[in-house]
Amino acid sequence: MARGLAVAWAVLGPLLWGCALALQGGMLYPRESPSRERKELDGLWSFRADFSDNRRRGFEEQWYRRPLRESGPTLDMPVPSSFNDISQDWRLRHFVGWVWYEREVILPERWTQDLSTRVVLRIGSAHAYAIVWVNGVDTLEHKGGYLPFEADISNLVQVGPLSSQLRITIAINNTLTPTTLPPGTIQYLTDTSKYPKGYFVQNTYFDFFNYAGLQRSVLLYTTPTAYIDDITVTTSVEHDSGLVNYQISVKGSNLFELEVRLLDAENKLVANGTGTQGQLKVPGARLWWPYLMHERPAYLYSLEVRLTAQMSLGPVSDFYTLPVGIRTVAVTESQFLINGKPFYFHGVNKHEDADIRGKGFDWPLLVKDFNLLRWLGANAFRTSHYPYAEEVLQMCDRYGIVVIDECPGVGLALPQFFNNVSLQNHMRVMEEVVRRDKNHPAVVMWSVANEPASHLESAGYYLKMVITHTKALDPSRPVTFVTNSNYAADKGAPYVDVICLNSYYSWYHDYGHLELIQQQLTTQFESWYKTYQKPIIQSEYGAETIVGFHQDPPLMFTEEYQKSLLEQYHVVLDQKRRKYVVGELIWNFADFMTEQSPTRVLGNKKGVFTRQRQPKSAAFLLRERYWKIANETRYPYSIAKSQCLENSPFT
Ligand code: BDP
Repeated sequence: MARGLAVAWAVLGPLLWGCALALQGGMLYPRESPSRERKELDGLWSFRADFSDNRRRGFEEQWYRRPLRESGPTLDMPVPSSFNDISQDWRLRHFVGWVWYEREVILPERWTQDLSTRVVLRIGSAHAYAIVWVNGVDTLEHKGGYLPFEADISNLVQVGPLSSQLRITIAINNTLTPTTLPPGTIQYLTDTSKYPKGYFVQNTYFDFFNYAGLQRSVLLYTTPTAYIDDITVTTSVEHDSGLVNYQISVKGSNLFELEVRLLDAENKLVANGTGTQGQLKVPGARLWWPYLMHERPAYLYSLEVRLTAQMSLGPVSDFYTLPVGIRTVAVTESQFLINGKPFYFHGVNKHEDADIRGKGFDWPLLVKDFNLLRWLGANAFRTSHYPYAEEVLQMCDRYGIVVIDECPGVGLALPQFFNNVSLQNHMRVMEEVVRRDKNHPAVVMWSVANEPASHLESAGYYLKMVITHTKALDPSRPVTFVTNSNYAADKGAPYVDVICLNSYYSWYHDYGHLELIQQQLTTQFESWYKTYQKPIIQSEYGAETIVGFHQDPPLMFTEEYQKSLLEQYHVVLDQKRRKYVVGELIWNFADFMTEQSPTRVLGNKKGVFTRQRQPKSAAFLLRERYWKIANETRYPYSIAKSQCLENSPFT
């Protein structure tokens, strides 16, 4: 029996999560351990887009039954990457419908012979709907991009002498409909004088290119047949002690013991426990502090979990190690508190976007972006407008970059998108986001949507439901959505903990009139605060800027205009940040690709860095500002320098 139930639920209840996830099973990041192996399937896959009129030829001809190359011509497609910008075939860039990926794999013999091993296929993300076959057998389906999904494929690989050869086929459909997240519509253009028969376009209601494909890693990993399925950690602080509350779910056995050890960064044991739930007390705990807020940012402990289960074939052990940062998050009427101290978000919005790889995960890009964030003195970002790869959040945990974790609730622009089917789907997506990201200390708030049509009554109900659900999933973090509605009209704002506002004064309104920004921004902040008495984050502001365009006095699209616009915003932000404004996130960290339109020149150019990660003039302005704010707000104030101050203009 599970041991160590010493601490009763009655005591732990308030500390642990109020409501279990409705999803079955956990989604722990696949880590190697003495009991777990990983085999990455990144590299070249075979690829074929189904260009047939109804896009269903692949299903009609059952392309998954045989090697894909036998169905017709295939391309080499790198994984991870978006498929859109890789080939020279323009049709692929704009393709809407089913694309097919396939990869053949040889498994280690032990994986196929050892019946106490469980083999799992895990797909980091497949945008937007995926069906997976293993050796032609329908194995897994998943709705929604940007989030991982997996299947136990042991039954398929532990079947006989030839089983070490595996063929994985994945069909992915990037079509966005009124009930997907993000939503979209397919429009058939029927005027035969203008369009060929059957002509249709995908309409989206967001401002980034709908890159698709296997954009994150695909991998196989093993666990024993009795295994640690999920771990949930929350932390709090009592005097100088850190409290680590854990809850562990085990699958594959009812007869097991769990040992839990918390190690510090030098691998010294600081606390231990047993059983599926408990609380570890760490006297003199080192806290997880955001970057630049403290001389020792982002301190991480390791929670080592060891499972020993009695199985018919003998005892089985499973090990999993989870990084844990001890920190608290709270919101008052006018402050966002981390570890009880006021925290000011001085950061960016990002996109997972660069060059020909589209949104494909890329280590050099990841490290470059974090170097730039630290250079900039940014302490936070929002995952606009979808959850980023898990490796990104791991970097945030390590570097102390605070995250507002946003789900793909973007483009909820039309009244018909607020329906019950979409609502159920949105709530399920939030379950998947929380399940995946709940243990990251860097994640301090959930964002359930960006710029929904929140002036609509139906949107008010919808947002209330999604926010309430998210709070039930995770009572330990505040919840928000990002609005661009008017304070008097917004029907969702009553339910958020922090008001997040996007505004583009002197860009989309009164363009060219930089002199109006201060008045309009002041009115914005004061009317929202008067109505809600909640802390406010300026979650977007910015200006389109083509690198190398110069004009003084400033004109739109020049580097001077971007700088001047930012400066005008900063005057008001400086007045209000001493009151109730708790953050500013520039739109955007870097230029990014969008659909083509007369208002976009090779994408959105509001980055302070180019898409190639080179600074525009505004980057230097922002850098000076962020380091200045960091110097003013760090805690304790006597502490002089963080690890990166040598890069700062204030050394
Ligand atoms: C905001 C959106 C963001 C856009 C930005 C812009 O939230 O996705 O890219 O405007 O227009 O409204 O640059």
